[in-house]
Amino acid sequence: MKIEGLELRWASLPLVGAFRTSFGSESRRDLLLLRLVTDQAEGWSECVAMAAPVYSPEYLDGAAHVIEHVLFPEAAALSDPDVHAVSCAMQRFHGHQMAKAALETSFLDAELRALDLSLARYLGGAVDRVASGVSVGIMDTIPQLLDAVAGYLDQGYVRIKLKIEPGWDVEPVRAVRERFGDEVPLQVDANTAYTVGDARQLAKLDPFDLLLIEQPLPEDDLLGHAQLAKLVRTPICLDESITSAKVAADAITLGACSIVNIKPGRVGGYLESRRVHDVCQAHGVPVWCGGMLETGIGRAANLALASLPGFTLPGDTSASDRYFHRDVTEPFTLENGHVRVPTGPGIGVTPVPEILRELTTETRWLPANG
Ligand code: NPQ
Ligand code: MG
Repeated sequence: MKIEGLELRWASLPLVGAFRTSFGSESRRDLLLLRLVTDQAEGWSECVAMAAPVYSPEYLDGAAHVIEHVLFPEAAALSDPDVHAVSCAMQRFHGHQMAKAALETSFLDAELRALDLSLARYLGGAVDRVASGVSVGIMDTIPQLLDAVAGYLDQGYVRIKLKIEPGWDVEPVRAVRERFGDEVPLQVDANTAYTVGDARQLAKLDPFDLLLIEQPLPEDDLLGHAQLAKLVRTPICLDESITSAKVAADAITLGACSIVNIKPGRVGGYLESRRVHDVCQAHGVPVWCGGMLETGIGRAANLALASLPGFTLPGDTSASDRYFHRDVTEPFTLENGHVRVPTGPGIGVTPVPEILRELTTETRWLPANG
């Protein structure tokens, strides 16, 4: 495969409603899309970093910078830039998992399109649709939250995840259980907002029979999660902490989690995501696919990953209309609580040209021999 160049494209999409988490409230999704042009096929990907480094150390313009000046030049200089060679070549640079994931995925998509092979089949996907949950933001009032949850249950989502923070934890969970019953699969996500000292407060969630508590403590605190796991009955699931298959293995061995959320952007791509899945599966640890408010480009690839056999819990692989009035691809829809895994070559989708043109705020072409 001969690389001609890489197009970076910035865009911005309004969210259907503000999405509040313990780290802040977002009303837009700023995007960085990649289009790799080769002599055989084009490869599309989406960088999941946010505009500002409030959730992870990475941010969109920083990711674009390291792709333009460090990662892409390294990849483009390879004599045979297949996706594994690109992935290996990027390893000598520290960090920047979201930028690496975006670049690697553009190569993976181009290569698989050239091979006429879908990402799901390439990764080892076992199903043609995946059960989908929905992530529900922190609200101003309990009635507002109950209205939102009622709407999502009506649409058919098979699992509800409530964002929590100190001051918004036991009451919203109790209210949702009282209104919708004990049968609704329910879990919570704290996005690192607690400390081990909050163990007694978090143990108050135990009676509500939650599937899991996601990332209660800071990302670097594996030991704290292991201690917390002994003080609460609800299973601990890690998100932000799991930055590689190696960390996943450590976290499991340490007893820091019994469930893992896999986000390709956080671990450096789909190849490493599969390794995280494999490590967890070997330990009998269930995994599920997280979400970063991706457009159809990132969502398509996540659905392929979520079709692997170790993904035994519903993911944050919601339909396009959970976040966007209009997606950049044909929208993904919810059918009986499931979203279809794309079957076309590569990630299986491309942006709708007119929509993309309308939303784009800036593009930059990086020639391979630049
Ligand atoms: C999580 N996602 O599991 C994240 C975090 C998150 C679906 O809950 C803009 C862009 C806003 C990315 C808010 C879900 C975001 C974002 C939250 C990611 O922790
Ligand atoms: Mg999370």
